[in-house]
Amino acid sequence: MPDLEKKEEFAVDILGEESLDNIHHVNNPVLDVPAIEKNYLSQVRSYSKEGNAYVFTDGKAKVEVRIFSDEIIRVRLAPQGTFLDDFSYAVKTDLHLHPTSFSLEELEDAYLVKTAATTCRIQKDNFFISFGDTKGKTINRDHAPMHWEESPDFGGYYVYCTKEAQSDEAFFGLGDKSTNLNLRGRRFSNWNSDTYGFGFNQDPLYKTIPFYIGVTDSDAYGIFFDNTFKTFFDFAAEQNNQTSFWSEGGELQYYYIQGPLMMDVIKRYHELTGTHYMPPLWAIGYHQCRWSYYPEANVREVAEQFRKRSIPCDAIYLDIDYMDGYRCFTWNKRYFPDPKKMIADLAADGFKTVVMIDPGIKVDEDYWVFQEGKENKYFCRRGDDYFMEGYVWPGRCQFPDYTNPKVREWWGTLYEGLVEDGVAGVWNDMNEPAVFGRGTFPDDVRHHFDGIRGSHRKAHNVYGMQMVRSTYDGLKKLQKNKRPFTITRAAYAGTQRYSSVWTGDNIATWEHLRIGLLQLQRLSMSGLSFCGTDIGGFTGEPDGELYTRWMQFGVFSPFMRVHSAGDTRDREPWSFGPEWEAICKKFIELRYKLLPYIYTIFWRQHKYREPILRPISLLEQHKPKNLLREEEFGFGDQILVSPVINPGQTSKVVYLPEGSWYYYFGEKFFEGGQEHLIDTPLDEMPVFVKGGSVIPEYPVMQYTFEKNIDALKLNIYYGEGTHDSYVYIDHGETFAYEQSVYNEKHFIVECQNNVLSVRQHIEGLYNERFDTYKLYFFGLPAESKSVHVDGDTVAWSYDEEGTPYISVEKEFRKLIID
Ligand code: MIG
Repeated sequence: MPDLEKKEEFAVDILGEESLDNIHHVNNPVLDVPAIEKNYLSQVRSYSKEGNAYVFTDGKAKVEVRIFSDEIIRVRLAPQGTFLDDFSYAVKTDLHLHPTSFSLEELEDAYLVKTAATTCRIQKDNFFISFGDTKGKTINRDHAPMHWEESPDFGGYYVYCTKEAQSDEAFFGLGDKSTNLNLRGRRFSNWNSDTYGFGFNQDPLYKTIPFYIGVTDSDAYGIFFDNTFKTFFDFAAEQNNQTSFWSEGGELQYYYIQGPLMMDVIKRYHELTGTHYMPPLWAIGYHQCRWSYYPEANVREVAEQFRKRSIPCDAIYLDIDYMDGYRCFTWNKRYFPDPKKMIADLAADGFKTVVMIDPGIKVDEDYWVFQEGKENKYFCRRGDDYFMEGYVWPGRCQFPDYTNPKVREWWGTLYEGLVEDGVAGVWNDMNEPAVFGRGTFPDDVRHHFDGIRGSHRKAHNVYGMQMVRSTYDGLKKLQKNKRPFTITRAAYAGTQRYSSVWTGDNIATWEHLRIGLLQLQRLSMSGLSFCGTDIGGFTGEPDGELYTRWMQFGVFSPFMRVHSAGDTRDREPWSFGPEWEAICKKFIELRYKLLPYIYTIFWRQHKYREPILRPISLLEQHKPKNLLREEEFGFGDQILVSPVINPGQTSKVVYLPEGSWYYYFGEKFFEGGQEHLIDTPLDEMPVFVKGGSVIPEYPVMQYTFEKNIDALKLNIYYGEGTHDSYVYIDHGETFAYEQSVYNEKHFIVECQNNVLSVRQHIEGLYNERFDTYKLYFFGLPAESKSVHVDGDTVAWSYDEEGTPYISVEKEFRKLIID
């Protein structure tokens, strides 16, 4: 093994000493081990072209190489020559992908399928498949031909793919795994699981996102293994030079996604699986949750305290106890005698009400939901046709088969009463699905699977996704085209089209704050940008410091919600005493100031497929050291954050990417491309704004749309060079943005020799209520400079604190300060 030393160094860097165990494994190429049960493709015997695909054969076996776009190629294996139905819950049904051109070239030893950007090589004598660019560089190649094994459990196949892992290669993605960002040296499985109080490295968790990104020699590519069965991934763990993925059923079917940037790969993964719709503005405010707030007086009291203490809050959650005996779509009338009135009163005070709905339906002949489900045979059945029963909160339950489109339609209509009561959002829990005692459904449960029937082994990982999909579709109809707000615990790839997610039942420890920091970055890289943790930790007791530091991280979490288990002490922002309350208030207020910036990042995510959280590896993948950084992340394009995740920490080393950076809580300025030691007093945290940025800011409000804004504040930061910033605004509620009813401002800031110019382009049909901008400048000796806007000279104004700003008409095209 020639470069063992290099591998060791690399592995120790990333994984610590224990990784050496893995490296000293004998490097046995799979092929040297006699294949007892496994069947391997062995050589290409013929090929044919079928539309946008080529089919290569080896005896009965067929391999389809389908070109989706210049950068996306899908490979499928049919061991007996019959491909399974081409159906996916993950991939959008309205794909608009096509390659600019493609061709097949036959060489003596291989076939080359070429697009304008990607070359896929199929080696004739061993069926190895590799991918690379058009200049002959190979980026990803098989270590063994695709292989399969007759399933010991059923008539299908276990399917395997083994690729080479380069010695410098790092791996990212896979959704909510509670481990380091770089997945190298680890093995994972995907089987959605209710994992209360999960630990670092515990696997599997609640979600299945079989998509990863490899980065080698600063080139990134992605693999999306679209298989809903229990899947497995090994990232150079058993063999330091191999990466494998396999499944206990279904088809070996994966998409290869070309980079070269991680950002490109993620955007293209979104092209396949979609993005999150624009959430309603209130959904990105601060949310207060608890298991559970009840009775009504308690809910009202919490809401009142927020307003009394002037701590902004947009939503309050009702966990399972609002229901009558945990029957979904009912109210416990003893605790909530008049829910409609309560919700209306809360709404008048600026609070939206979000309620929980679980999949388990109580077996109760007098309960309409059970009756309807039973009559129509909407509940899941076992192999012998008996209904699948299990115990959850309501006691004995049956479970809708959300993989049946009729059931989804029906389930969507069940929200009618809650919507009429004024409920604004829905929280879907326990949808892994979770069953007390036995964990989940038995394997023999049958599912409709949109007509491609199958057992629970096939449907398990999409069950939660299909539940929240039906919730989303139902709400969208019932709420008269308002943008729904949904949140789900279980998910499969593509769930971002229907819902936000949270990371489930974490623990109130500093370690879990760190795990959450890793999980949210990873979810964001894996297509699920609208994600959050239970701030403060679900189970266990945080002290004021942990709670407050977590709240600070929460400001920069796409979804910001405090939640806690029923057996814990109070968890409201004031529960830890006045000092902590003051800091929490300051940071929740910061969230509200940044709302127009955050809303814009959501827009960029929706429209341009940019992930919301961006680990340093994604921002600067060409620097090998950056592939190991995990604490700093980009929050959108212009803000960089490094949350404090240790108790008693008074300073921390923060890496700032290339460029110039302004510390958010003071006047300090830092050069990027290097590390800095940053003070971390309790009421501040390392937050930096990139030089050249335009950051929109709202005044602090107690909830979204509390006040009209008469002038939009824009903070402009001097930074050498040319920089793009965007500000997105709409009315925050309906899908009118799909008809261009929005306002997207593009600012181009150019700075040179202390001269700053700002140009603006505006797109869209929405006209905001305000007429002017208030422009504040950072990093420029402002007052000594003269200002010209579209040819006119403009004077400086001063706000109440005496801070200088410039007031300009919002339609301005060009502004120069020299
Ligand atoms: O068996 O509804 O993750 O957020 O508070 C526990 C009660 C069920 C688990 C969720 C948690 C929620 C809790 N639920």
